Amino acid sequence: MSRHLIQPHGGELKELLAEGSRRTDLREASRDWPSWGLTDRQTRDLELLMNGGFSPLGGFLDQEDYRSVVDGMRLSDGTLWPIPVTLDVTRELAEGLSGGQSLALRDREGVLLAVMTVGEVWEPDRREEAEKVFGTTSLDHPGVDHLLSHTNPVYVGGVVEGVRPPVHYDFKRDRHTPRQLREEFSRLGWRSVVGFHTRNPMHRAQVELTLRAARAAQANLLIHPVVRMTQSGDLDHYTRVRCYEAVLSQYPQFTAKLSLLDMASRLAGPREALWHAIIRKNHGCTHFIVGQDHASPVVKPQGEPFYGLYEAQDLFSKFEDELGVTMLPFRMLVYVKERDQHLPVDELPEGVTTLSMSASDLRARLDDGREIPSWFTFPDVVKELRRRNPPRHKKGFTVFFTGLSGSGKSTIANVLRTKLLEAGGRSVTLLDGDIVRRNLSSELGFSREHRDLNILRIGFVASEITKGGGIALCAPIAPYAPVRKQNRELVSQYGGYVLVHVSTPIEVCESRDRKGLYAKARAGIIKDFTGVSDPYETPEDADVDIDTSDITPEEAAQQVYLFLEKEGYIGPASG
Ligand code: PPS
Repeated sequence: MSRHLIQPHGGELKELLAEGSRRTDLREASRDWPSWGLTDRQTRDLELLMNGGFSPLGGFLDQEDYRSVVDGMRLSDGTLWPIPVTLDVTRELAEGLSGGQSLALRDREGVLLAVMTVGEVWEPDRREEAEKVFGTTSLDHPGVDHLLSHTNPVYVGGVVEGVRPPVHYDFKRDRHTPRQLREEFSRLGWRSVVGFHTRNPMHRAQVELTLRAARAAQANLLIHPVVRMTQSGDLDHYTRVRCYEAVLSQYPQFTAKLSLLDMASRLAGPREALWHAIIRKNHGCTHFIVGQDHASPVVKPQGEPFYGLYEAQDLFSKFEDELGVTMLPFRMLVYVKERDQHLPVDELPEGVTTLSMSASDLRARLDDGREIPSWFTFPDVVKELRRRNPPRHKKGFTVFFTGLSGSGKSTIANVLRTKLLEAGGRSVTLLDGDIVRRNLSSELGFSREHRDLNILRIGFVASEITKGGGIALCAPIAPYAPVRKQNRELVSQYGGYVLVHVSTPIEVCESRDRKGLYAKARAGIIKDFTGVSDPYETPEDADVDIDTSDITPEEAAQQVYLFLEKEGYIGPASG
């Protein structure tokens, strides 16, 4: 069932893919077995189990191995293994499972990827797991948040037989199994290979760091970035991979290779660093670069870091011999102007001028289209980053008006629409309350549930327009704060989001009463009318506040236009 491949520096590779005829038998038989639809994370884990990236594991951990890994970073036979690789399922499925039974593991489309022979089924103490593996139970840690808030309550352990590896359609040229990489290294005559793990784009500092590491070890370099399942907020992997491909030409010929690692990071800091090294060893690496803060989550502003800067290096050095992978520890690199070179902070000559650029500084420069200096990164990387993150005046955005009926939302939105069309360059879509209720939400009424659904639909459409580089102007009442916030978060992933509170007081709205609705609401003919018999939650996060009692629609629209200009969303007339 499993095939082994001994390499001078790779260790034994345990692949779990069944032989051809066995795979056909398993497919047939699985029709009568219980099935589990794998989550994204489980699919990533399963792929590495099947292709040997997780050697020596033969399946998802059983209870004894799990306990031993959580408590002491070892499998029950003593092998070093720092991170629990477990299959979490619902109680509903678990109730029907017993030892020795076969469980079909399927992808989202129901395709059979593997079969597990169920060993044990148990409910773990996930808080204890978080405390021991991550060193914290704080939900601000994305790995802990996943474990405590998004993991099913029951674990199933058991050996796995692979039937079909998950298929990847993106960047096929840069994807390799551990076996393929080992064979490639043998073919190229690469006896020593330094593995470099990253989840960020590579700039000059990272290229210099990897070059230094490879030279120090007199070895070749495997750039082995993790794709897809990283921390939310990280740059999407499509852009990153194009950036990696762009920096490859910076390395001496025939000494560096790029390969993508589709693994589900836990961001468990020091423990994760050991895990990374084991996985890289399985992929044929002899050395591994451990930087500062290795595999740690990005901390929220004002938040405390979860791990010490060099904690991963300290832990690694304790296990280096046992791991059989040589650590190449690195301090942060900064640019030294006089030398036109990046140097580690602990090797700086006296009195030199150093330059560095933070992630937020880089983002700000991309947002307003300012120059990104060549000491920081390479022109081809800048080109990719700009394609992904054009300056704000070329990006899509949403203006979300909220306010009472008759406050003037639609009128201002209409005037603004005309101005933006006159300025040109982007499509403008008006999602007025009435238009939406006619075209998107015709079946909805005015209960809180229906209003929230209506606003979420508007938010979804606005986010798609924003993603496509257009402008969405939304003008519903949107009386409830939580769903307005949800929309802000959704749209902000793709472009600008501006909340305009049209705060015209109810007396003024009522005195206008163009549609005669207030009169009907007061008479009890219309029920649940916002401001009269239904609540309106005043926004505390409005970017612009406009009371239309004493200003014209043109003046109101100009106020919003000027705000958009100040924020960089309106470009110069010259284009
Ligand atoms: S919401 O709360 O955001 O989903 O409302 P919205 O989609 O903007 O719809 C508001 C328009 O519907 C008319 N209308 C009512 N409004 C509030 N409460 C009740 N019960 C109600 N019944 C009908 C009203 O004309 C609103 O339009 P505008 O343009 O705001 O005056």
